[in-house]
Amino acid sequence: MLLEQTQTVDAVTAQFAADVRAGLGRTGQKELASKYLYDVVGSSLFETISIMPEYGLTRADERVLRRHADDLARLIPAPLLVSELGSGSGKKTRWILEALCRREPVTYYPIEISATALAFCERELSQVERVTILGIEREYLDGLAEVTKRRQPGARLLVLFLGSTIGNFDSGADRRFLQCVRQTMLPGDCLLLGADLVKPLARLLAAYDDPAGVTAAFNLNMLARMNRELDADFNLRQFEHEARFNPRTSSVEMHLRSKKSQTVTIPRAEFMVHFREGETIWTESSHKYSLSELQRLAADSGFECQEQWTDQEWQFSENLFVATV
Ligand code: AVJ
Repeated sequence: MLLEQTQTVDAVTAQFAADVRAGLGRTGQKELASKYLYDVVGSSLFETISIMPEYGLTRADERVLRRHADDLARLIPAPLLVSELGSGSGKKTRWILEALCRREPVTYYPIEISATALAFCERELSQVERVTILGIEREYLDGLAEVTKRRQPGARLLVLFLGSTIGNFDSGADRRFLQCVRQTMLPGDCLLLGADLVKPLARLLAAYDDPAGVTAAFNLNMLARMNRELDADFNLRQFEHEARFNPRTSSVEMHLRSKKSQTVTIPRAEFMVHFREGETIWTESSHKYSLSELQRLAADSGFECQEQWTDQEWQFSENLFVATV
């Protein structure tokens, strides 16, 4: 069931056009926000990335959640309201909801900007017994505000932010975002944060540049999306995918590199943009954390890091943050 919807398709496109104009109109490094990678095409390409052998992140996330779902249920007393930032496929949430619903019925509020992803998640999770799913089609913080309005006195809120989406925030922005999340919460409320960890360089780069080219297609879809939604004339063959590690920020960056000097028109953004040969559009950063950095992140945003569960096969962490007074 869809509970809340905000923007019309037109408003979303207008925002996209404005962000494209701003991001590609910059004098320095051109950039586009990574959230625009996830239209219907991009979301299904990401689902494919998550089953590629080189991309161990999603499987590690699932393994840790599956292994520690009962521990989590033991650590967080009922009654409970569960909300998730970005529902994704809903697959890994299943283990958590099953563990929680064994003791009492749970209402689950997935918050997602993609209606397609919401529908997918609802289909996947409606099989869990004793769960009520109320989807919220909004940006994360707006969605959370909506959830807290529905909270009964005495009920505790568990917010799930899985899959290392936190890593996509610019450095410093992760902390500011969690501070905003914390402001919607009460002391004792919990945040389960999935975060990918630093690991050997070769492994990292392979994960973001798989030889079958799925990640490249995922990245190039950003250009295809501008062609579809903004009538742009990007020639996808004149750009290439690039994954690089930035040691200064401990992030894997995705870029789209212009193979030649070229000009592209984007009519619905009323904009024309020139690319020098070799110039790139920065489309995503994926920060790789250390465990101590995550503990600091908790403290800096009004939480105490109560547990850190990790995977041995692929360095990944699930962090239980409890809101402090
Ligand atoms: C979905 C944000 C976790 O940063 O690893 C996968 C997205 N980008 N391959 C990540 C992504 C390139 C992914 N997250």
